[in-house]
Amino acid sequence: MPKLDLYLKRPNTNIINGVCPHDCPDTCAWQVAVDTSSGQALDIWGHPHHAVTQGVLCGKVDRYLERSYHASRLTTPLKRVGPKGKGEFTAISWDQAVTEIAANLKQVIAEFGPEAVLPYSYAGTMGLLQGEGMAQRFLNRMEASKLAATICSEAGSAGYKYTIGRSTGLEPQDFAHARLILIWGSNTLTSNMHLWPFVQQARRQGARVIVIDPARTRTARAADEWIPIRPGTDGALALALMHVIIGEGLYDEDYVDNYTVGLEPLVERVKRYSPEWAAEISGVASERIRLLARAYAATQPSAIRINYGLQRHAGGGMAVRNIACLPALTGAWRHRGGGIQLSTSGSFPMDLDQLERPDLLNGRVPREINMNRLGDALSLDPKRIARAHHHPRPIDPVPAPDDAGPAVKALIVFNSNPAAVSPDQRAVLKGLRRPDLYTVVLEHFQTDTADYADIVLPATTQLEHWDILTPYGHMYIALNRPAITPIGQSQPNSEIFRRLAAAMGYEESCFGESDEQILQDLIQAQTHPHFEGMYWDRLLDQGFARLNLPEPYLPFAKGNFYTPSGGCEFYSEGAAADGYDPLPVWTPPKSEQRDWNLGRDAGFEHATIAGVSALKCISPPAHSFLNSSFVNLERFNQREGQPLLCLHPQDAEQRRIGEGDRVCVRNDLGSVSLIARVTEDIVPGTVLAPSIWWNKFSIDGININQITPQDEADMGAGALFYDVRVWVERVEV
Ligand SMILES: Nc1nc2c(c(=O)[nH]1)N[C@H]1C(S)=C(S)[C@@H](COP(=O)(O)OP(=O)(O)OC[C@H]3O[C@@H](n4cnc5c(=O)[nH]c(N)nc54)[C@H](O)[C@@H]3O)O[C@H]1N2
Ligand SMILES: Nc1nc2c(c(=O)[nH]1)N[C@H]1C(S)=C(S)[C@@H](COP(=O)(O)OP(=O)(O)OC[C@H]3O[C@@H](n4cnc5c(=O)[nH]c(N)nc54)[C@H](O)[C@@H]3O)O[C@H]1N2
Ligand code: SF4
Ligand SMILES: [Mo]
Repeated sequence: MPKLDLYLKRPNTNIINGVCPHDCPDTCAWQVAVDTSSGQALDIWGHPHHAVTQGVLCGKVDRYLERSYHASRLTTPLKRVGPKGKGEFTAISWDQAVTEIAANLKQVIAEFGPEAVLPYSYAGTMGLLQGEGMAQRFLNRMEASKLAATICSEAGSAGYKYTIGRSTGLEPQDFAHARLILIWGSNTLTSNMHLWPFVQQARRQGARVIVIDPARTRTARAADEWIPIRPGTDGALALALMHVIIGEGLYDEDYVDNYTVGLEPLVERVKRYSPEWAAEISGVASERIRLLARAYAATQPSAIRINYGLQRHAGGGMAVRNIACLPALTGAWRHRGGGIQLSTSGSFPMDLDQLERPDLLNGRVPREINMNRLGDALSLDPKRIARAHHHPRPIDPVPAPDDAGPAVKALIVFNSNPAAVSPDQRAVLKGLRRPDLYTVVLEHFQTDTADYADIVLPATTQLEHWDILTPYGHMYIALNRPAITPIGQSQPNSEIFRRLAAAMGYEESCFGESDEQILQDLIQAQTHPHFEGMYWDRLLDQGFARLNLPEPYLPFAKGNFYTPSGGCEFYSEGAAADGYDPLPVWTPPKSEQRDWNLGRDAGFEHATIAGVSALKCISPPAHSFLNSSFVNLERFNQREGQPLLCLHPQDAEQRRIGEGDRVCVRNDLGSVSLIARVTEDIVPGTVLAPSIWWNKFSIDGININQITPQDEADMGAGALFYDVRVWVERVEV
């Protein structure tokens, strides 16, 4: 019997609608059964009426009650009593915590100015209110440094924008109508599982599914075909596909004539990118590239799902820009089930000003720090602080060290675990250890980052607070109602920033509004036609609502791209103005450069072995973790076992590494110990470390981000998590 029916029959039971807060494209609507006499949540399941997530939660969030009720949840404010990083704390009252924090922040501001305060947050919750909502009000009022949210999707989003104009595309349900599906740099069954039923529906109607990935992931195994590719070379493959499609006259002339810009220069440009050329770079045989190009052009509707895996490279922005040209070239957008999806976030043009209140800055524009350069930002060297300023495009200047602004003296971390997830971990931990840095962490658990805090504040989980979420994998907005009262003394982020605002003496009325009121006002403030018919009462009643878009939604069937010209821009004047090649071009990964990261200030010697070459290292999500969330829950920790390094038998043999051996992965940024898994499920020359383990659950107390660089991708200052050159060797234990 479906759980909803089961619990509807149970006496003294309330069913509360909510939505998963995690950083995942699916944004599943859920229901929670709560016992009205005890107030305890009894069970959780996917909302059965949601058209995309269809009543199913993933294996992690199916256990969300375990996470919320976990014995190690933080239940009181904590003050550090031991050295930074050791995790020794004592419980204090909310009053004491808030008073101490305000006193320290005021002192920092008085001495160094408000830009010496840096927030560090990401998508621990994607909720608009508990994410950045109230926090931004507080930080804007303070005029604190801004944080550029670069850690995940920026390179690809920027590249996609030059071609298509906005991050949107095919709806997931419409994949069911495709006849050919390319899952390209995305591990759907792990990171976006609710797309899969639609892929399966398409297959039952004869569709072929091809996965392009350096790893034979569970998605690749479930597909019809796996095309192994060297990391960071997708841009070259896309260029060669265009070479064949154009060279063999397989493109949709009518679509291209009417709805695209720049065919002529594109024709000229891709002549140089033959399949033979791309085969050399990508490791995909030239004949296979030709067959793929022909099949892709000839089969309609054809759908491409790219995700963020393939853009965590130096050429990640341009790779996405190149791939995004394909469906316009073949006219795939004409058809239901044709096109491409990177994200749907661009279909939610939410007006957030009333929520986040940028007007509280009074016209000031604080410096913006690239979150991928947290290590640099936390250093005391003005050159490195200058380098940490956000400069996403070639035309954006890096300030002179004298203009870099103050060193960061106070760090406020929420919805993120930078000690585990940020690149160049050695630099990050060194910064977090600085005695003159005052760190506040809002958290559910005592994470690696919380260990470095001066004060830790206990935050509520999604079971305990109000929020609204907009997804990046479909078109449904959702409301989350609290199902239970807060665990211990935990408080929603919104309330924590409200209390901090009061202690700072911020008297604006926006710091007095209730969560419900703020969310209701947010919905009412939306005037974009996509939100037409989206009323607070409707969300309260139904829990979620689809954007006001036609069904089926074929966004670019007749052009209407969101670019300045309105066409799909093979040639982009905007890209040229920003300092890029206006046409698709090959941008190689950094991990191919032999002098990788040499000349940095890390001071690490390579251990090179004669005749054994460096490898590329990628570290995509482990199936049972969500970034570094769920790592501390026994069930998921045990499921993943231990921090592994998957390597091809050829590479293992060359280095005399056997299954289960301890290996050291190093470059000049640092080194990390992992356990070898020898497998043909990864291309030779590349190693894969399923991530993101907490440091404290890892060998030697450090994780894979010891060896990932702070360097920026070509676009958006995106992260290079999968563009890493490493040396791997066996170590004796
Ligand atoms: N279970 C689970 N789900 C998640 C997450 C999680 O941690 N766990 N994280 C969430 C978040 S924050 C995000 S951003 C999304 C990410 O979702 P995805 O983008 O799907 O995730 P990744 O695993 O980073 O990358 C997908 C695949 O890209 C491959 N890959 C790496 N480099 C390249 C390359 O150069 N070319 C190609 N073709 N493939 C490459 C990897 O082997 C991996 O299989 O998932 C979200 N969902
Ligand atoms: N090596 C490597 N590094 C990576 C990646 C990779 O693939 N490989 N992936 C990168 C990507 S794509 C991303 S998006 C980032 C993700 O990095 P993060 O955004 O830091 O994600 P999480 O590690 O899940 O940490 C989120 C934290 O927020 C907390 N949290 C959740 N909800 C709330 C709340 O309501 N209030 C408060 N106060 N806290 C809350 C959780 O307990 C958790 O500790 O990591 C990046 N780092
Ligand atoms: S993590 Fe993703 S798949 Fe799992 S419940 Fe949340 S939104 Fe759904
Ligand atoms: Mo992400």
